[in-house]
Amino acid sequence: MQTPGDAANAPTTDASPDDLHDLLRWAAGLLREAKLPSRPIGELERLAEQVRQPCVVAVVGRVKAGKSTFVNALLGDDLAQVGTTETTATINYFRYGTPDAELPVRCYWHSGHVTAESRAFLDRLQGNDIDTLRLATDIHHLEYLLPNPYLRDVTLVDTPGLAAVVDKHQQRTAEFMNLRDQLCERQHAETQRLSSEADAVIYVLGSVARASDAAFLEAFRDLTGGGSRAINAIGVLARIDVQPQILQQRHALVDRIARQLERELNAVYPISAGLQRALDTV
Ligand SMILES: Nc1nc2c(ncn2[C@@H]2O[C@H](COP(=O)(O)OP(=O)(O)O)[C@@H](O)[C@H]2O)c(=O)[nH]1
Ligand SMILES: [Mg+2]
Repeated sequence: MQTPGDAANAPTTDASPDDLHDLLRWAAGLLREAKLPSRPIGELERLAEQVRQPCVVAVVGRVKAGKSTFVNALLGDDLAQVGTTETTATINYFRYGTPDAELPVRCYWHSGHVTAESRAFLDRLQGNDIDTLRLATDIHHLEYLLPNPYLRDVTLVDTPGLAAVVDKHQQRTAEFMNLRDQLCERQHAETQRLSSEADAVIYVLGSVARASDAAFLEAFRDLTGGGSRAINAIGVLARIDVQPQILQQRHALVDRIARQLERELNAVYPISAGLQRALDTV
């Protein structure tokens, strides 16, 4: 039997992810030979497979914070629907792969079915009426396959946002309000699950400069359910171009937020995804 002291077989400490895969499988093999209980062996084998998968990075923040624009800027493409209301936005996964030309989107339904869908299907999710809401309520998440090299290592998840704002100016039926509440609850739960289970989380912080520090911190903790940890989370102060004052003071602003959230966020960066997309298209 090999032992960790066996120089020829000992894994080196500067292991790359692939080496880590081999190391974990090697350790599982040792445990199997030693006839140890199968549960930890299975766990090591599961971890070995996981290190070869792309990291899942969830983009989280309030409605209209600028998440989808940020995801589009990262991908250099306008795939994530921008400016959606909280009732029609879906959870979108962007994974590496080759999309089907006619049916580029995979829809994962709450029923457990998976279907291939067209762009026209996405248009049906743009309304703010009961039919759109019914459709959105049945969807667990959508998946886009893209041949973007960035996605080889990272799967991006765009989430709808957690603030449930009732549009008081519109007359809504009881069915509409019930469906809306159901959808908001589900999306809230799923976003909090993603925030805690994703490999890394990007918190998009919008319009924080106008809020008082206390109100901002309270909103952040409400958003994250207190689950953010600096080990795998960064903050992004988005839409800094919207107000000249914010643009000017962006460095002081992100420094202040980073100090206030030093246990929750590894770092905070000022960005303007809107400007980036505009530059990309000129
Ligand atoms: N000026 C400006 N507008 C932005 C920027 N990012 C997003 N927006 C706008 O803010 C609104 C909400 O953006 P969206 O990405 O849909 O927010 P989400 O709800 O968090 O996904 C849209 O009208 C965007 O065009 C930015 O960097 N600059
Ligand atoms: Mg969005």
